[in-house]
Amino acid sequence: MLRLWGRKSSSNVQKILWALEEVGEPYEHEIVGGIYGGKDRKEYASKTPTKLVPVLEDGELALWESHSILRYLARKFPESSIGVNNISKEAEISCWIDFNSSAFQPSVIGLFWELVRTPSNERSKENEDKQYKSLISASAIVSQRLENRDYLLDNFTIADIALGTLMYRMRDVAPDLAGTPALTRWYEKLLVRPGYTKFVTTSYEELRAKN
Ligand SMILES: N[C@@H](CCC(=O)N[C@@H](CS)C(=O)NCC(=O)O)C(=O)O
Repeated sequence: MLRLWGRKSSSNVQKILWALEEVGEPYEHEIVGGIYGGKDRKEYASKTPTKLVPVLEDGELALWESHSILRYLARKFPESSIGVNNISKEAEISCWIDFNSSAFQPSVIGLFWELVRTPSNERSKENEDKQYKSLISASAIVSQRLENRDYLLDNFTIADIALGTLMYRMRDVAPDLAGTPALTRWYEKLLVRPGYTKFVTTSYEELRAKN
């Protein structure tokens, strides 16, 4: 049976919870990371060199890095709503997922860390402006892509999961950038998917800095 490790409040874990909901296979879920601890336990540390969450185990296989796990699930369950078994389509999906790793996610999470996770007396306006500026260009690329289409590719794929997971928090930390007609339409499409509302559009209050 598949076994997912990671706290539900992590956006990288949420990507996998959403993907597993799309796949519809049974799985076990072990909560580790953040306020729940457990990442340094030998049992966990042996599964991932980074000691971060998520990890997905499938029998003897222990996978880490959320995007690699998404690719694995899409390949492993070709008949599911996220399934792919076509090399060209996989490559196109990878373009968006790699763009997420290098540009979109770092700017959303950078702003989220500054505005939500950093105590108010440690915040830096300079860093906030820097993250916001990066997000202007990264989000414009996503928004333009979605101007004439429902999803990043021709149909719903793991690329929508990778980038779409970040939209929920982006709407709070950069509502003006997240509020373009194209991004709003895409967000509304994602809200129709049960895995998105069950695991992604959920409270992140446990992450908020205490002052
Ligand atoms: N590139 C990695 C990043 C993993 C990562 O940064 N995970 C964070 C949570 S989003 C983490 O483990 N933080 C420490 C913790 O939760 O204790 C991935 O996509 O899986």
